[in-house]
Amino acid sequence: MNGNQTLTMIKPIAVERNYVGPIIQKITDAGFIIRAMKLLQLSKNQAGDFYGEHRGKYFYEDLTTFMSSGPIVAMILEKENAVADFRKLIGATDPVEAEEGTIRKLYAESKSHNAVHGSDSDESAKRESDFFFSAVERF
Ligand code: RTP
Ligand code: MG
Repeated sequence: MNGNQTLTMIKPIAVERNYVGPIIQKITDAGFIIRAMKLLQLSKNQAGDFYGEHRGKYFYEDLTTFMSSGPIVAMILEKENAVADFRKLIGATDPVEAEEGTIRKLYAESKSHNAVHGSDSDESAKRESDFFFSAVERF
């Protein structure tokens, strides 16, 4: 991890609706390079560990149920200023508040079903990338 990477998940609702293609197109059009990618389904416990910072919050149960409800696409993305630029590309957590043209504005259903995840810091990006990918699964 060099500080220029971030971790994203295309969340179950967006995979189910066949938005994987258009979302990846938006991501690569914005200049991100895909360094790792896989389709998988998290268990509820794994979703809970991934979102461990939110344990105890009122939305934690719904979040971990949703995130383990179907397959997701996890990716490591690389670009200068990756964490901040990717969060800008996806838009606000709640699509109602997201800017026009952002991935969440285009593809999210609601605040809880908001299409994509983006790491919130370089430290989170490293932790989350190691959560999904071994050394031989990334380049
Ligand atoms: P994410 O981690 O998934 O990229 O989303 P985020 O940084 O924009 O938001 P975060 O605060 O980390 O919350 C994680 C996910 O929990 C759900 N949430 N619901 N009902 C609520 O008030 C609420 N707050 C958060 C969202 O689905 C959010 O993506
Ligand atoms: Mg977050």
